[in-house]
Amino acid sequence: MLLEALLLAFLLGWASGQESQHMTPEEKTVIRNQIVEMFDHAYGSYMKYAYPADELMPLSCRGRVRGLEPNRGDIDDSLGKFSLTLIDTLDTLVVLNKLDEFEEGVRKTLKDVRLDNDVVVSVFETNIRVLGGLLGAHVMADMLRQRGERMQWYEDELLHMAKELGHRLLPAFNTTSGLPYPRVNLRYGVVNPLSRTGTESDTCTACAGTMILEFAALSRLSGEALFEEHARKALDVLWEKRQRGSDLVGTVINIHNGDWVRRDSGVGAGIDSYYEYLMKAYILLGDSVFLERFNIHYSAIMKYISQPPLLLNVHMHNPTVSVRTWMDSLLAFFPGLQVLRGDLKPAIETHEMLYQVTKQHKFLPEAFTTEFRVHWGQHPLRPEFAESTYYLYKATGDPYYLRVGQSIVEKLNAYARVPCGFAAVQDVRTGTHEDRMDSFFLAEMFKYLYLLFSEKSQLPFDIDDYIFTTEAHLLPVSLSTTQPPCQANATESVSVAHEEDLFTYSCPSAQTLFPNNPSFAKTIRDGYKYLTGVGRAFNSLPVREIELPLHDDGMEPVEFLKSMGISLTPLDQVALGETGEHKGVYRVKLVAEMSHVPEEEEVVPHIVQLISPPFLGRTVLTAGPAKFGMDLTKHEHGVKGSIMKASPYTACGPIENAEQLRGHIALALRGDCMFAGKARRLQEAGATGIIFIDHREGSNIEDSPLFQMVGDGEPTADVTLPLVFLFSREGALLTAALEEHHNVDVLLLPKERQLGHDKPEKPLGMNIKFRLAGEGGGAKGPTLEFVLEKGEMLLEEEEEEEEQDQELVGDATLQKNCEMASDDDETAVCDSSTPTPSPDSNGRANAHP
Ligand code: DMJ
Repeated sequence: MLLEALLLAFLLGWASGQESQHMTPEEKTVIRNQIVEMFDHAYGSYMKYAYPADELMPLSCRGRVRGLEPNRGDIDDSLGKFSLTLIDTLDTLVVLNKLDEFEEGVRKTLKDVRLDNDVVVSVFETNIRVLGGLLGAHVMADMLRQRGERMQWYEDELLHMAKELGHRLLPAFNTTSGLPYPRVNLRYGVVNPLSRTGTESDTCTACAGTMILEFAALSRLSGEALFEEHARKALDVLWEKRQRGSDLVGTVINIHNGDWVRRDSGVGAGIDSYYEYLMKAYILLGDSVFLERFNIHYSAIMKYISQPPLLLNVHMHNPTVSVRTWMDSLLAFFPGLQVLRGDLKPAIETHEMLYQVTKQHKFLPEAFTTEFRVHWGQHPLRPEFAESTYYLYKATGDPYYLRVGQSIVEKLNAYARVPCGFAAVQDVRTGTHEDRMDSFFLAEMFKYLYLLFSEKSQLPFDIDDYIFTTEAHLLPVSLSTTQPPCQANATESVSVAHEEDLFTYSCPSAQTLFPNNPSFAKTIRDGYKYLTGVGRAFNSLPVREIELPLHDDGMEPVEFLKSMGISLTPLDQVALGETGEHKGVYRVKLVAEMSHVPEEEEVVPHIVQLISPPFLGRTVLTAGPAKFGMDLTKHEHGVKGSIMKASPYTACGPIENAEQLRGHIALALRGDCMFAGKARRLQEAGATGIIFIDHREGSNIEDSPLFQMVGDGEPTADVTLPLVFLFSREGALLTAALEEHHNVDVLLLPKERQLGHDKPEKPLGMNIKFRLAGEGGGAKGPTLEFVLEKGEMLLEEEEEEEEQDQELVGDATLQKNCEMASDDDETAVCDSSTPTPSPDSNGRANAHP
């Protein structure tokens, strides 16, 4: 035992030593070449199998063309039939010194890409990926042209395309508030009756607040002021609408009246790049108003959301309350932003936490709990963790971050590489793949990885002359000295007092901050080394500080919490009004650990059983339950109803077929907005239940672990409908049944109550004995009789119950097994101890078509 422990300690020490080990230039070159080879595989596959389609489908080895593949919901809004992946990749080609390929890519773009397609696209995605891609490529083309060696034929065509696209996005800003619509039709804009958009009332904060870099660059490069003006206006509205008490913003906002639709506030999905763009707008445009706003938000984030190493969403109006016990993977960009801000300590802490999560699950799952367990296992090859790793290496020079980068490279090759490119991971727990390779994989992942392993001198230009957009497109910082075309659009300055610190007015930089202290980052990381339990027994989470409102007698909230079973220890008494400044706040240390979420929280499998003719209960689709809405386990007979598709199918906008839907169980596509929002709209429309169908093409119960749907962070007690979830293959069976039979009745209930299978069958415990009836017993001589006798294998405590069961179901089960066997095999023998098939232990069950 002792020996084993020593060996383990040695191995752990050795492994961690390896991570901080210096990396030789030769080793870096090997890894850099490996990254180039991987890029060639990914980009080459796109060009070979997919171009001019928007994206590569790496499992089918073909292009994804919108309208020709099953609709995946909101993620398809990035696809505008404009060769998305090519445009998103152009400036990566220059960074990787693939100048021939860049020149060829630009020529292809100019020849093949049209921007006037009758397609509804996401304004946010089109801005960051396509407008940003065109601008980044123009800036690179211009730089190469000016050097006089290449691109001499180039006459700003990419900039002209960018301008055309900018004009096609502008109709989205035609709202009373100035916040943009989330979608626009590239040909028909928003209000045109042919546009098929314009009914939306909400957008996400990041969607409205991530325009300024591209739009301002477009204005300054093209001389047309309009773009920068619109983007500034949208930022002004978000700033105005911040919660004045907390200085936080919500996740979703009404584009017409500016009211918050979702008030949860974090730094990940829905908000992330709004904060990023405030900081970077200051760097790119030199306008200090953006830095002032960023600093105020940043103080609020550090006060309420950051609980190092965690970043947890809070309610913007009540920010001392965390509204989630999980984090999403998009927040992995935040340590990189903290580096730009010069706030290295929390950046190192959060990054280390993220690294531990990737060690445990290979990749960052889309969402993971505060205890670092998988909450949502998908990983679409997102680049945010690589991005932060790059920034931290630049700021610290610590080779540890090269080792982190190396592990990203190795895992991509080992677990995401397929013959036709790299495939997204459908679930990090199973390692299954999805038929998608998003364009950001080429735009961002390879840029950050290649830069991480490159010396400045190895790059074809000075990378520090540029700033990365949120999609890692390159814009020159020299734009800050270019005056905006219209002077009148200066954004008003901030009049809110805020705390200042060392970095408040510092100039953002990712240059090495502590060149003389190489172990600076290590000393911070060491405290978080075994956070996820990988490599050492799991330790409890660090204690967390909260602030409680204080009544005059001081102890009231503490006593109140104690009465709820939460133990509190005063940290200090300083805040008890001694300074006057903090009066009303009592700082305490929450000793109680955060809620323990079991590793894989048990999901009770549910079913959708088709009961009307011709199905008559034989078609049973395994479904996931929801953590909110009606609890079907408490309804003995489940909920029955005939099904009807919602319109819009995603149920993210006003329900257009409420009249037909009333009294029916609605079918709604996953995606575009939260389950809870869909449920509320359909409930209001009069639906009696909802079956959500996954939008991830090909997903099915065999390959995907069942999960339960969760609410949106807001209270969901108002949702009283039963809600179940089907993966897309099972959902397709249901929609096909509806198309064929028009009237399909289903039953929603927990699987264990499946009609016709009241109880999971156990061996009947009946022995069949054969005996020859006595000779001469009949005119035809001896006959064979069989006799059923109770067997001996029953457990004592089950015996009584089982006896009753036998009386009730014994014959029927026996007969059923016989029938099943005899369908295939006329000579089959009836075996009375064969149990009827029941769900397997993990709840995955057969979808009987
Ligand atoms: C990218 O398109 C951008 O980084 C965006 O800001 C959010 N995330 C995706 C990649 O994960």
